[in-house]
Amino acid sequence: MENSATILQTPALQAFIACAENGWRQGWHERNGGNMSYRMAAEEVAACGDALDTTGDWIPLGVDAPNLGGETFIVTGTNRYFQNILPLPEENIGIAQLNAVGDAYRIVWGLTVGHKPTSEFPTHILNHSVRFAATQGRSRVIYHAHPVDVIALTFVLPISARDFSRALWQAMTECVVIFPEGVGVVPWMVCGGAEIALVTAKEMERFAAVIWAQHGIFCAGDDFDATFGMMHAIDKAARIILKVMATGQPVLQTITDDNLRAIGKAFGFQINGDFLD
Ligand code: 2HA
Ligand code: ZN
Repeated sequence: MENSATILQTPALQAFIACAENGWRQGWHERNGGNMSYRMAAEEVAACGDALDTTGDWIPLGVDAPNLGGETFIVTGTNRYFQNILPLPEENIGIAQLNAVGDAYRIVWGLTVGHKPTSEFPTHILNHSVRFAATQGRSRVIYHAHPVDVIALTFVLPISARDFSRALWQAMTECVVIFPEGVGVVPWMVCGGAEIALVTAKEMERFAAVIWAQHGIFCAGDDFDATFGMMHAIDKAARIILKVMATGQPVLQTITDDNLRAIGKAFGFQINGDFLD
């Protein structure tokens, strides 16, 4: 017989909580900023045993994710604060299950305060749906945060995937290794609904990271380390770009396109050629 406390001890929940705490410590989550979801593996759902309450009503998602029908997600709550997830997990995160056709969800555990997943749940589910397809089911984590330097960069670079990808690749040698396909960028839009979800998911077909102008970033990954690491690297590269700009000095040398090609060759991966000159 499982109970709520033992659910919290399962590796999936522990990893989710640890990732959220790391994001909070990075300063990426003022107030209720940011949100995260994780698509659980069947054995992770089974480990929760009969502590999941499957009697709740189905609530429409506002978007369709037929390839995720019946999937189960750990998710942060709407209006909840990342800083409170580690001390009070059951109030601030929960487990949500999708119906068989993937257009509605019900809460089966947690979110004991507020009872609702993040306002960006439609974006999370559509992102999961396209990343599931893009990675043959390996992608499990969608993480949204508000890193200061990434947001600042959206005021001074053109809002294009090519411009952002090139600038980030040139900022730090490892960037092209971490995201050789580049990053997507969405112009300023109203957040929290189906419209921004559709635009973001379109970008996520090609990119595991998508920046929202004047707002933040979404990263997708197979596990928490890869997803957090991608966000961490992009944030750090953004900081380097801004520091270089802030010197007011002309750039005397950078990582050239041939340098980028050489990294791809040395490490044996394909760089998005559309973004190279
Ligand atoms: O969860 O970050 O985009 C609060 C937000 C909305
Ligand atoms: Zn946000």
